[in-house]
Amino acid sequence: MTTQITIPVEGMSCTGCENNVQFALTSLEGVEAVDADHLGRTVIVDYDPGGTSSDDLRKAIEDMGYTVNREQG
Ligand SMILES: [Cu+2]
Repeated sequence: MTTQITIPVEGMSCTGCENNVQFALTSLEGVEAVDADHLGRTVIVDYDPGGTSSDDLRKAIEDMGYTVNREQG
C-alpha cells in the first residue's frame, strides 16, 4: 500500500534544492515518488509505510539542512 504525505519544508530556495531533496528521498527504501516544490514550500512523497516512516522522511530532509514545519505536517 502506498501512502502520500505532504511535508511543509522551509529553506529550499531553488530547483537545485528540489533536486537534492528528491534525489535523497528517492534513495530511501520504500519511497516511490517525490515532488519537491520550493515555491510552494512543500515536499510530497509517495511511500510504502512498510519501508519507511513519515518521521524518517522528515528526518532525512532535516539532515540535509532544511527545516520541516512539524506543526503543519
Ligand atoms: Cu537551492
